[in-house]
Amino acid sequence: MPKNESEITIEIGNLPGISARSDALKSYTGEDGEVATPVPGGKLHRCIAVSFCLLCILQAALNISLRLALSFQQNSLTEEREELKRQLNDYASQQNSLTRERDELKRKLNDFANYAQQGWVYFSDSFYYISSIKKTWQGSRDDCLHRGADLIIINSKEEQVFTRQFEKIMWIGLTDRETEARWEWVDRTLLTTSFWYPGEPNNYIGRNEDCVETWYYNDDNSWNDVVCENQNFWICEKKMAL
Ligand SMILES: [Ca+2]
Ligand SMILES: [Ca+2]
Ligand SMILES: [Ca+2]
Repeated sequence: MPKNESEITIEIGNLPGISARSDALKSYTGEDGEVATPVPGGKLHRCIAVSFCLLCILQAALNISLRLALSFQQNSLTEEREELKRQLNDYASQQNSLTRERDELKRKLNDFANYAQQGWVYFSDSFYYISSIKKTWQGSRDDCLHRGADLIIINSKEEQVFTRQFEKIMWIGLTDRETEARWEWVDRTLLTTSFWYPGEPNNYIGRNEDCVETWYYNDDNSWNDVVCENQNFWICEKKMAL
């Protein structure tokens, strides 16, 4: 006798194999038909979610670390570049200074060669020219100026001794033409250290003696005031420190 549908369903459910599947389905489906989260699958999802979050945090930390490292490296490179720039500027400045110094030494060497060739004598930071002809004091001074120099200014005992070695009566750059008895060098400085021969200056026998010569060159104090229109040799001085 045929059974009704419900009876058949029960029988199928009771079949071996189908029963196990039915048990499994029961775990997913409740009494009222709502779907419930299976316990092992939920754990898996939570693990994946947590891992994903950790990965995100790790990624963010990695990004920050890389950015910091790059920033540090960039700062370091900037500092290094500035230091190199500074060193380069120093080097360029030093080279310019050396070039200027070299040019100045070349110029001095040329000057020394030229003055020496023209018969000038070097002594204690100056070149001296001793004339071989005679002129008035002003004519002598004009000649020195024309040579880029002036009549000698005797600044020291050593320079005074130096002038005596030529054993010549020469004009020197000392005069009181502007104001009597106010002795001035050609650079307008007043006379301080003097080497007058005893009794000089004297405007001898009432003459207007306003210019100075080395009349007594055999004596340590060789100066004599004399009339400026006299004819004498002369000595020019050109300052030229090494
Ligand atoms: Ca001098
Ligand atoms: Ca005088
Ligand atoms: Ca005199």
